[in-house]
Amino acid sequence: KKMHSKCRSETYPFSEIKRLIFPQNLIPWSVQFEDYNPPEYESSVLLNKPWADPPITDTNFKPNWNNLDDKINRKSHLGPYRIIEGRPLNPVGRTGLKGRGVLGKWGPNHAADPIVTRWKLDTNKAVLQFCAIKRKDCGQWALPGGMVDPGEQVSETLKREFMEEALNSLEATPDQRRLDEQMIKSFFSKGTEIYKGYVDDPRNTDNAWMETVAVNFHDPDNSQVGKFALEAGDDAAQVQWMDIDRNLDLYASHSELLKTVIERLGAHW
Ligand code: RP5
Ligand code: MG
Ligand code: MG
Repeated sequence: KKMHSKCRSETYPFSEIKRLIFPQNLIPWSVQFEDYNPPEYESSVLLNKPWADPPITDTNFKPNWNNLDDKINRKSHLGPYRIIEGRPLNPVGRTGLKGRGVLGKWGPNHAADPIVTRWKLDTNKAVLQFCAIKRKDCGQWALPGGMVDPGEQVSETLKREFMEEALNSLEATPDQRRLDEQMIKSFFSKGTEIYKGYVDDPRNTDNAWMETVAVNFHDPDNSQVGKFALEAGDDAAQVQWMDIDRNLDLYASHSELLKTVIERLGAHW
């Protein structure tokens, strides 16, 4: 199943930890796998980080699983997940690694992905382009998405991450920032939700996983975002308008998300 392959690749990101490798028919928890005993990993980066949960063994940590827990959304888009031995269980299945790896939250880690598109001009095929960023962490091209902050509306995350990663708003002058904010506020007011759910992210584990809400914002005539200068910032090393086609190899589930947009807008693939 394509849905669950990047989170089973052998070496866990930013580490030398090896996942347990097993045949894909054993992914679902409902399938018996008697000797399943994968390694456990928790990155030391997470220790004492304000944005991260405490270790699961911390006696003061009493998360309200499957609920809005104070300002942290611990609900999954897939419905209720199970808690086994005090830990949330990946709703899609086994990943060959216990613990939460490098993910801040146990259970679902909520992100948002803006899919900003425009038509390519100098061609007679209906070629769609999307705003792509090159991730600093792994060097892969991706959507300019990011984590939903505690208490933040997803609609805000979409704008904030786009501004940070594709317009470098964190380093813009106050005047530039105001202009960008105005333009983004109006452009991002009409979007189409493309996907809401689990992401096949290489950071996923048996007890922590990424979920996203992906929304398409399309500039049909290059009059809005399509004509603005892009500038990479924050988690992004580079940014560009990238032609979309079926051979794109993007981070996590991002190619599949683009496929949905292509079909919706009737673009060449
Ligand atoms: C992916 O990780 C999501 O689809 C989103 O693009 C991204 C969020 O994580 P960071 O960019 O904050 O690392 O699974
Ligand atoms: Mg970001
Ligand atoms: Mg990001």
